[in-house]
Amino acid sequence: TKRVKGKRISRAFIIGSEAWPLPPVGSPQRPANVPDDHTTQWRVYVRGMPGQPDLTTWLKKVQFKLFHTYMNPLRTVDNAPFVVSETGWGGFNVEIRLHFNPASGEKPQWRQHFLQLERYGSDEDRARQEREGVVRSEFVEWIEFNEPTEAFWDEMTAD
Ligand code: SLL
Repeated sequence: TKRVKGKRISRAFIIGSEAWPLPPVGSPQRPANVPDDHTTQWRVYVRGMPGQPDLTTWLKKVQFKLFHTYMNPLRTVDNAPFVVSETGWGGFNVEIRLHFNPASGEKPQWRQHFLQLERYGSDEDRARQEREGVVRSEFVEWIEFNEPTEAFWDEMTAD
């Protein structure tokens, strides 16, 4: 596969998580089959930046490796939205494996995201998290495709 010399494609994207309280044990609002020691609902996700081209042009699959005590800790998401929703009681590092468009010729890459369940940051941040009822932790990540294949370059520059 022919590569485009001297060219590089960079894309920003977001890795994040959101956490919010579970209704207490015994509450009719509490989802079924949640262990009694779980306090929090959460989701972890990979998504595009607002106003940027669709990330599914380059990102085809995401694997999220959860804490080992979860059932099927390796969660594979084959289509957008790339998100895993779960419940728990504690934060941990989620290992995130990004699988690219095969035309890119790139191997998968790992990222890590700490699943933040507790309120954090400045007093102002914590007050907002309490008001909104959600703890959100998001980071902008970058990916670089160096000397992309011609086929991939064409796909990425089509829009
Ligand atoms: C650690 N922070 O890294 C700790 C552990 C694990 C949290 C956090 C429930 C898991 C399940 C859950 O929230 N675990 O139900 O399997 O050592």
